[in-house]
Amino acid sequence: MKKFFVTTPIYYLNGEPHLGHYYATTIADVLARYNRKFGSGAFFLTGTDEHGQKVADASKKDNLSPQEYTDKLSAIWEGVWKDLDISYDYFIRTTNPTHKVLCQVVIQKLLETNDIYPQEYEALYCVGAESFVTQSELRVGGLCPDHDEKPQIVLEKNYFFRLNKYKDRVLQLIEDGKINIIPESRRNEAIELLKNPEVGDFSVTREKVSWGIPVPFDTSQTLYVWIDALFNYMSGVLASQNIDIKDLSIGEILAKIGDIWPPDLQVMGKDILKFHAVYWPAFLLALGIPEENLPKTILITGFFLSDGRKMSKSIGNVIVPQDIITYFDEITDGLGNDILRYVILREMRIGNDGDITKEKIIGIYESELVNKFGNTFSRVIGMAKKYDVQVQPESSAVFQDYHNAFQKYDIYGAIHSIFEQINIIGQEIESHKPWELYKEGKTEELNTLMQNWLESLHQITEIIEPIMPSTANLMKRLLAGENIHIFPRIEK
Ligand code: ME8
Repeated sequence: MKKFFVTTPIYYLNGEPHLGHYYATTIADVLARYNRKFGSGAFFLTGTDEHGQKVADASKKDNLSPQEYTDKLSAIWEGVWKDLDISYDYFIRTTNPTHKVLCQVVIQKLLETNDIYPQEYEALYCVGAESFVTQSELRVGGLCPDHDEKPQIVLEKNYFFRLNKYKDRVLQLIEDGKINIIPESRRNEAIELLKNPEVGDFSVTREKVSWGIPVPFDTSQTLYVWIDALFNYMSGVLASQNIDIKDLSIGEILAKIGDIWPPDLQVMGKDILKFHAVYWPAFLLALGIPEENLPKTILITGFFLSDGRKMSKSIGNVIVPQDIITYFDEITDGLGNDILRYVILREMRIGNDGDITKEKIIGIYESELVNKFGNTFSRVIGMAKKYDVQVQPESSAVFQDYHNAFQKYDIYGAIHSIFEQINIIGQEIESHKPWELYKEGKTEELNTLMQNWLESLHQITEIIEPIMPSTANLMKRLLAGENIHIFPRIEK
């Protein structure tokens, strides 16, 4: 049976992970965990984007060769994801030999099918975005819209990809929902891009960037970092299974990864919509990949802002997840990571930008996790002990709203459905007043109520696991009678 294949963007190695990267990676992690627990299994791919001018420039600042620099930095990134319990199945680096071979197979094939052609041209290039920009996209002062940099003027011979040949087919696939883009506003943006005559053939090789994958048929060229990067989603699967692709055709390559390919869900920020919704499917179509084997859903997140601007390594206005996690780890029994996961998933509706501060996170922790979640849990378990209610509830979780939300990749909706259940228990405790039933000796009624509430808590423990795995473990221990506190108040 095909596994649920979920990807994150592969991150540039010019810094360490910040909240923005943590966000996309956490969404992918939740979906992978959900599908392992309730679906047909998952293959979760993440990794690092190691070629191109931006990484080469960063390595110079560190006085290292690009290879030494990427070895050092990719180990840091992988280490952070491990520390943060990100359950990826494979970590792909674009300096991986399988990846290089695949990219060379791809560019060779595009040449053979006449989908690329050489051309001299002059354009503006922003190294921060690793992207060509047009005059009309620039901010005041001639700066790139997302980076505080003036684009370079590039004059070179490159190979251009015939995007124009594939735009109508990609448009049709998006309009028919065969490539699904969430949220709707981003789907509309992709449609506009595909209808825009300015979005046309584009350069897929570079002449003056030496830190890149060599183009096999033209030694003056390396691959443009974006075509290189996008194919990580295929090479990652191949490398994870140690598949040797030398001398294989694209069809033969795909046949080897049929239990994983195509990606079911690709998570990314809104800055890279064009590459994934326009270029990526067009490349795959040009390689002759059938429509049913194209990526299924693209989920586009908004940005974490800091002082009203995109939190960004290039700008330097970042918050790193570890700072917040350490703070909450000290207050709770090691639940810092879960608390941050909860807050960002519940605070940032998919697609919207959000400004997250430590104060805001503390506020949400206190009002929701301490006052509602932890409090309801402690009350029910406290009463079960005090009134000596002996129940061994079976967990027969249904929670249709929760599963419906996951089918739509709506993690916020899934969290909402869990809290509805918590609220119901809280309201029932207030209206049934179990302490009075106990005093009045109404044991049967008390037992039935306690049985229902404990069953609900068992079920919540199961369904919260993909979202807050450490919390789920603690809840299991709590339900088994251990004397521990789940979300304590912050001492002022
Ligand atoms: O673009 N808020 O890498 P990258 C939310 N290598 N998400 C953010 C964010 C923010 N402030 N900043 C970054 C690249 N992200 C390419 C991708 S994929 C084939 C190649 C997230 O390191 C967001 O998901 O600049 C963005 O798309 C991703 O980090 C990659 O950023």
